[in-house]
Amino acid sequence: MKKTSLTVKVLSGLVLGAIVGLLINLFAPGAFENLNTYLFVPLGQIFLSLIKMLVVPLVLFSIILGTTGLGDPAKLGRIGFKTIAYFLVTTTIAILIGLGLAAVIKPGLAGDFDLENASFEVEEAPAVAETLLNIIPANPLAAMTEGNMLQIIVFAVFVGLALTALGEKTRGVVKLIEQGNEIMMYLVGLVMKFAPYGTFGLIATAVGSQGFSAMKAMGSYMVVILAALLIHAAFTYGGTIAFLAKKNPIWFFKKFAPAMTVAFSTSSSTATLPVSMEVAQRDLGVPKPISSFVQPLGATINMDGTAIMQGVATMFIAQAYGVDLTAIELATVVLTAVLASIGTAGVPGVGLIMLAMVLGSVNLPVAGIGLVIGIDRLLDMTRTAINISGDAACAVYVAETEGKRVLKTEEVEA
Ligand code: DAS
Repeated sequence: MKKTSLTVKVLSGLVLGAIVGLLINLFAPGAFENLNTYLFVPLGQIFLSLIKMLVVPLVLFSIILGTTGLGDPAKLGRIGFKTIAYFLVTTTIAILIGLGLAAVIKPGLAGDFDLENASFEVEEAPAVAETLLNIIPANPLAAMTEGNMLQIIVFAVFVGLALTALGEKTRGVVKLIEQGNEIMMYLVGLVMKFAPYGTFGLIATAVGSQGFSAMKAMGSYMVVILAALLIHAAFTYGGTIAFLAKKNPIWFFKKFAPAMTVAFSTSSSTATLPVSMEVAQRDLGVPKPISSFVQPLGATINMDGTAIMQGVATMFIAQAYGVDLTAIELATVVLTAVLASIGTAGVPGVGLIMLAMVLGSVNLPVAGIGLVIGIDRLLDMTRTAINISGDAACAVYVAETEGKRVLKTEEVEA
């Protein structure tokens, strides 16, 4: 019997979860509570924990191998520069698309919003400068236990550079790490067999508990965000694949779909990393050293989907409160959102914490987030899928412009 592809299986879990969640919540809200507590949430949490379990060891091993695989530090520097430059440019484009679309469609004027009762507790948003300062892990083990992705990445790059410099003396350690990486990638495949059930549970909970009410009230806001995400994916990532990587964009999105569905279901770029890296290496032909370097970094500092939400939400809240942002204030929003996306890891809901920072930078009431929080859980799913697509598009672009030389290194090693 023909093997059903992972995409079809995960998508089926996703669609089924949405239908079941909505229908049960609509016609039997009481039953929904029980089913949610004893079935949907456990299924989703098991899946989420299983893939999160793999993230730290996989990122550690793969970045160490990625760094050694790139060979000389000059190549690492060139790839690092290309990657970070791509991230900054695409995130800037993303927020400009969000701001532009919201300025034209004016979702904040679409309805009378209850401003009096709007409220939002500002959580401790990490200051960008502080985050950038402490990316050097004073205690690498603590970085791993806390899942501090930027610190893990920096530590792994240092270890990779040391292994490259020590050459034959530490060949055994490289072999051990290669085997560790193989184990983690095997476990990714194993965990993904549970994906259809996990995505079913995650979506049934998310869509069921939100229901139609949030979608109706926030219709115009939601439509503007979804339109901006689609425009960004089609033009920025489609353009990257077509003109920078000289490949077919349809091929890219089709091959990367399984990772996008996991990102959509989990709303976490970091948790999706094991899948997005496996798909990029196996189906998009990105050499392991490049995938292992670009994607973990991107899952942490590159969030174009989130930047789009921030652009639209900022305009929406300004419009709802009757505030006209000046050009300088809009430029401040762009800069703050780009910097803020560097400062926080890819976990569910982080976009709202960063939004508080962006609103604060132009003195907009942070309470305005209370207007958009209702629909945010669902929008988080869509923007996380875009976030990781940007990382993969960057990996394909870097691979195509460096790939030949990187592949040579691997051939030499083989
Ligand atoms: N959920 C975040 C991520 O994992 C994005 C966000 O919160 O905006 O990328």
